[in-house]
Amino acid sequence: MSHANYKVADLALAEQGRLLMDWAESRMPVLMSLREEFRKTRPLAGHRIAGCLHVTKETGVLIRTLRAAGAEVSWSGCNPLSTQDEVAAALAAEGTSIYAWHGLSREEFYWCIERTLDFRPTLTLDDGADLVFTVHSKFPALAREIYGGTEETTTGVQRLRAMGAAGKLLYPIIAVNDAETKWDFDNVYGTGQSSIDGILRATSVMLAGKVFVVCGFGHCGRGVALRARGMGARVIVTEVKATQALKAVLEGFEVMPMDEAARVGDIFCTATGMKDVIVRRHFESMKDGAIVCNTGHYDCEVNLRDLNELARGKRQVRPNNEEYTLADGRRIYLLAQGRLVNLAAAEGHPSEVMDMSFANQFLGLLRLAREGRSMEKRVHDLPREQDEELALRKLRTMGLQIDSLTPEQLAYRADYSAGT
Ligand code: XFA
Repeated sequence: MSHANYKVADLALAEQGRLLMDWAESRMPVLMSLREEFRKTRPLAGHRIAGCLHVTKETGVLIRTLRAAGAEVSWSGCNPLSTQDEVAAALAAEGTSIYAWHGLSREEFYWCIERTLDFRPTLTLDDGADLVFTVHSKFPALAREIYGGTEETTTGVQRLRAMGAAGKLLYPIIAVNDAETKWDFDNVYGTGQSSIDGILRATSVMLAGKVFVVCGFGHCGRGVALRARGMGARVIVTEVKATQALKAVLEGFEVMPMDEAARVGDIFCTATGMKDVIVRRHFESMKDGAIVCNTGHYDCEVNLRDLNELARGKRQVRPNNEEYTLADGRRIYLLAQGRLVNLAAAEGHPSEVMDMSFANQFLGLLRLAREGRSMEKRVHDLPREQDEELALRKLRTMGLQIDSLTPEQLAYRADYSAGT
């Protein structure tokens, strides 16, 4: 094995990073069971994996698992602000080639990606497709040795699908995001819990009895609504899509237009992916003390310009909590400056949901190592059976069993004439 190269903020943080990863391991049983299983057979032996993904304690658990399965690994972060320097230090100390530190510049970001390509990967792992794009635009010759790559995000997958359709992809890609065990669990249960967590850390309010308005009833909005209700809040949902609104009603939530919800809400959380969800006229009708935050992808859901124009003064009252005083003396509290409250004021998805996403990544890479050479150079979905297998593994780690169909039942299902 070649000697690890690295550039991290401070190697002295390694011990702290090791503690963080060890803790995450105790919450990520699926990945750990895969590690145990493939430690013996080492299906990734001989493979060099370049990864570009948030350097967090959970990613550390994935990297340790890839190495246990025989791979050599070289890593960079995919976002300048998501790197946990402790984790980067610990990974470097453990022999992973890693180039990542918190707050790196755009130039440094690409420099890091290029260093991970120095060791001529045979597999790539992306979150946002920056690594694949760098290979394609700057180092296309490297693609000859690459069996395939995985991509974690929707945005990345969309860009890669377009490339695949245009015949421009130099190696096959597996879209991890579309797995049910990733998408549903990250968005509903991950965002649901972490957003509530962020709101509580930033405010310390009691949720029970509060009128909690969730704007948007997609996967994320549904998660937030479910958890707010679980804490005893009275939850109102606002929507622009009738089918989603109907689902919210049938799940027992109140539904009304934002103009009405603005007047009665105590806490507002946007989760729409659309801009201008909360604007001037809404702020104008809010109750004194209303709390406003966003958990959608971009920070344009709450119109900050409107709020600033209305405000006669503002002050920071707690970390991630700014008080805006309007002309008539009413106060509105904006959390995390309208940025993702679950990242800014909490710690993002819990390790337990990253366990599922990263197990999907791991199995995707195993498949590419096995079959990548013969796969078409386009974007592939993960097989449905993988979702089923991972969900079953997760259940087992929770000590839960389920039923399975008898041969007679399987035959019954396959027989179209039955029941007519
Ligand atoms: C930070 C993640 C982004 C961290 C990193 C450090 C810390 C807390 C930025 C991220 C993503 Cl953009 O993680 C959290 Cl101290 N995650 C994923 C994540 N979320 N994403 C909530 O947790 C999903 C998503 C987002 C934000 C999809 C689309 C748009 C934005 C990486 C990660 N999280 C687990 C961290 N547990 C400590 O590993």
